Amino acid sequence: MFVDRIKVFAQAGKGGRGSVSFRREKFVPKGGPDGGDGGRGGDVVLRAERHVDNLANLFYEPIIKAKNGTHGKGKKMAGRAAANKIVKVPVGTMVYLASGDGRDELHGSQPLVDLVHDGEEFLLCRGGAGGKGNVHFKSSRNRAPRQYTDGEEGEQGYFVLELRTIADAGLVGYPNAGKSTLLRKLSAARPKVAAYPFTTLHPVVGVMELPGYRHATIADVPGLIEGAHRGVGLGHEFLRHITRCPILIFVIDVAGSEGRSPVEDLQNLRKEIDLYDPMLSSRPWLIVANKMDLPNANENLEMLREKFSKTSIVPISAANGEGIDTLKEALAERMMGDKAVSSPIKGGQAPNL
Ligand SMILES: Nc1nc2c(ncn2[C@@H]2O[C@H](COP(=O)(O)OP(=O)(O)OP(=O)(O)O)[C@@H](O)[C@H]2O)c(=O)[nH]1
Ligand SMILES: [Mg+2]
Repeated sequence: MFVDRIKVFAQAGKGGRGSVSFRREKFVPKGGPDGGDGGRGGDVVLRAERHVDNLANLFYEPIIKAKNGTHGKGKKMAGRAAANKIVKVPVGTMVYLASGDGRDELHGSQPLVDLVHDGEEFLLCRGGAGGKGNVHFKSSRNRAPRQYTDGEEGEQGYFVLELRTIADAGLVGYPNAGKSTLLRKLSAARPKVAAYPFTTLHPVVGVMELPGYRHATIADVPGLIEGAHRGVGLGHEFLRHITRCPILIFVIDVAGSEGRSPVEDLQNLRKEIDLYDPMLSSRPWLIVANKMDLPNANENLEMLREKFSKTSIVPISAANGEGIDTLKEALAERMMGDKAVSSPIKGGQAPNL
């Protein structure tokens, strides 16, 4: 199962209560107070990990609780602090504050945090401090205090966690255009390929080797069709997975093998990403004219070149490997100079609900 958005309830541990206790020793008839402090409650901490690829673990555990600290004891013994509850999330997870009711509403559009690095941690809910034992309440006028304080409550709240895949380039195209076939050719990733639309249902990231021992990551996402912004097909919500890709690769079935016009396909795709987020349509992009091995491809390629004369077009056949090296070179060139390949674009916007 692939989960890329989920609402959770998180609660840090409560601090332990302070203790009320008096020293008891032989020959010391009235030992003073010796009640120790309570231990701290555990924090709830999110940690981004490279090996986690989605939020499915939270689907099974949408209520995250850290343990409470234990109470203080006599002989000035402090209670034990509870261990922090560490929740592993994928790199690229954004966290928003949410409302407590049944609706999936967010409070404010700014994320609390955007976990973009492997190993990055975020303190989601702080554990409560332990209470004070009676040893702290001793004074010249009160030598046998019975006061103590309770441990503090841990922080708690509702949050929405949302994954935005981080990759250097994203593949955009109609279903069956050959995006997954292309990713398999470019990388060792093995997304499913099939002759029916919407084979790919969730993003898959592959690592591509570029000339000069460099690496770049490419995200394959589900197919996009006209009307996606109205919910047609799989809708366009999954487009958030390409919002952080600095380069967008539009994969077109240039042979028009399903009876559509490649030029119209491209126009529709451009329109749909613009409707999703105008920031996406101003992103650097290039066109991959796929299925060059099929009839009509050459003719259509010329039409595409005429219509989109300012954009670079790389003709390929993902099926037989033709043009793949040229495409790699074109990508390497675009990623050159930008030293931090794989450096994510931070997306600060609220998700489209
Ligand atoms: N002839 C030919 N067929 C291709 C080529 N590339 C992909 N195909 C075929 O097109 C069909 C769809 O390929 P996929 O890679 O699954 O397409 P996709 O874009 O990932 O599709 P979705 O995941 O449904 O969005 C498969 O039957 C592929 O074998 C190509 O270059 N030439
Ligand atoms: Mg696919």
